[in-house]
Amino acid sequence: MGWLETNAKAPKDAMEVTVIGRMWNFSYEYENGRRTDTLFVPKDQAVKLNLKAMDVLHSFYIPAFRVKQDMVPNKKDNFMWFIPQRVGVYEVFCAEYCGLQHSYMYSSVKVMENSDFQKWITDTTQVAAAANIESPGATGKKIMQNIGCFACHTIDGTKLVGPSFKGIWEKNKLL
Ligand SMILES: [Cu+2]
Repeated sequence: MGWLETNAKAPKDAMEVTVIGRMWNFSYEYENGRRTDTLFVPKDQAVKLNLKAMDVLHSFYIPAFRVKQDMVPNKKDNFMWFIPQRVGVYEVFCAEYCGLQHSYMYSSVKVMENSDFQKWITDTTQVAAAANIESPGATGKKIMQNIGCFACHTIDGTKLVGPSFKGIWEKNKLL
């Protein structure tokens, strides 16, 4: 059969990663529960990305790999797959206009040698070390980004759907 037939099924030995798209960022969850903002994959290994849109329509696009797939809220079997063949870092974009900060919705995919990837995915000490060096402010910002707060709130005083978080520390009321 043609290209569509083969592309519609991922190889059985594919490594699965869940991609979560929301206004306005991508995050990645691996089979062992690890979560990242950058997609890490091993070279020469089929990778199946299970695409989950948490709010509106997004589109997962890796220009260097020539792959793009719409991320449709509540769609079952919303996936794409590929076999990365060169070590390196490649850009990821949202290719579907999804609101005010759509153009900031980018990420990257890091292709690693398989042995490096295995070390990385099983290394829990690095996670702890990364968490420790970050300031509470940076950690808080990352959490808010990951759970989607910035779809309605800003930290620079600009009003979106909801009030800005700017200057609310130790205040009792918003606005
Ligand atoms: Cu988007």
